[in-house]
Amino acid sequence: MTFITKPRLHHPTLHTNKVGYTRRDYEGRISTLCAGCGHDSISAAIIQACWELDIEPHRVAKLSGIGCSSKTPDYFLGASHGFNTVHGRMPSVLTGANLANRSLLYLGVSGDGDSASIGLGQFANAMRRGVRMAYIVENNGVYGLTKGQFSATADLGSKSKKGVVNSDSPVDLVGLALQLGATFVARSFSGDKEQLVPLIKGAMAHGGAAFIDVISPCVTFNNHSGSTKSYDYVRHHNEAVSRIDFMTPGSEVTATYAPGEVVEVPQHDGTMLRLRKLHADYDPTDRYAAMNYMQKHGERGEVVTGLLYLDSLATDLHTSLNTCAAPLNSLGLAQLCPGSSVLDKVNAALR
Ligand SMILES: Cc1ncc(C[n+]2csc(CCOP(=O)(O)OP(=O)(O)O)c2C)c(N)n1
Ligand code: SF4
Ligand SMILES: [Mg+2]
Repeated sequence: MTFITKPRLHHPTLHTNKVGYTRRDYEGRISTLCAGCGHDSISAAIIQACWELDIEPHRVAKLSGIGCSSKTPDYFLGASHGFNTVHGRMPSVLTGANLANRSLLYLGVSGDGDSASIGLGQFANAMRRGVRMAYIVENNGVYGLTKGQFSATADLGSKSKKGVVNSDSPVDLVGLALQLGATFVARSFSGDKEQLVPLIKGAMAHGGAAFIDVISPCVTFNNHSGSTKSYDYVRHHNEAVSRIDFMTPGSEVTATYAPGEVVEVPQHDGTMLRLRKLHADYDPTDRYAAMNYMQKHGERGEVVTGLLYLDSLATDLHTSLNTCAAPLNSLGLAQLCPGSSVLDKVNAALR
């Protein structure tokens, strides 16, 4: 059996959000992942974030590659558009869908094998082009689906379940995203829903390429001592630089903070990210300082989490290509096909 359908019945008094949906309306099929897999917690965080954002499920397109992580879109947003692509190819399929229909919100779900091994080139090009999407990598340091081989994000010197020592240097997707020009870069932990949910909300509301690396332990193949992607390791080495609250226009501010403790960063769509600084010297608006900080702290074995970098004036691929404002499926034949005389002119200009 590859999936289990959930019973449709639910309690009539379940709370609805502003667009009239209950949290259940954002769920998918019953997960078939191993009990305790970090990926299931990320699915729960996505469900929570989309429900709280009052997004109508049909406005979301969820795309993934291949892997346990890439199976997860089946377990959330059952009424959204979905495309389970080929291993490592989610970013290019998502780019095409986004260019054709810019009115949807794009959620790319991938694994560390999917994005840092076979799909590294695809990941890099989606980031550098500024494809508007929330790109989530469920990072467990192994190829879970194919039984636990080291992936490209496994740390040098970390051990497999059978005690084999990894002799390769890791690919740091956060470092790459920063270097390639992503305008929202975060790292989180599947075991920290309080941190993860607002990060997903911020990424979904962001106006450009938003990337979240979520350390997501594989309980079957990579949760032993000697692993740097286990629940214990991440709990002991987690260094959160900030906590964010996601605020929509008119949200009530309930907490009070000491001066200098909070930075408010408005996003292009009117939402606001309120950053509570946990490390006074960390500036999430300085890309180069963020790269430096990550490098230094990573070398000490720390897992730095939180919103690491944000460019609130982000633009996306549609802006740089100057594409038309309307989704292609809303255009008529006359606009989609301007006729042979226009084509002749284009061809003549290329001669
Ligand atoms: C082109 C291609 N090569 C290899 C595979 C075999 N394969 C399937 S999933 C996978 C790795 C998945 O690892 P990851 O993306 O980290 O996901 P996880 O299962 O750990 O969540 C591999 C190598 C494949 N399906 N297609
Ligand atoms: S093999 Fe690992 S990654 Fe895959 S479902 Fe099981 S615990 Fe999760
Ligand atoms: Mg993996």
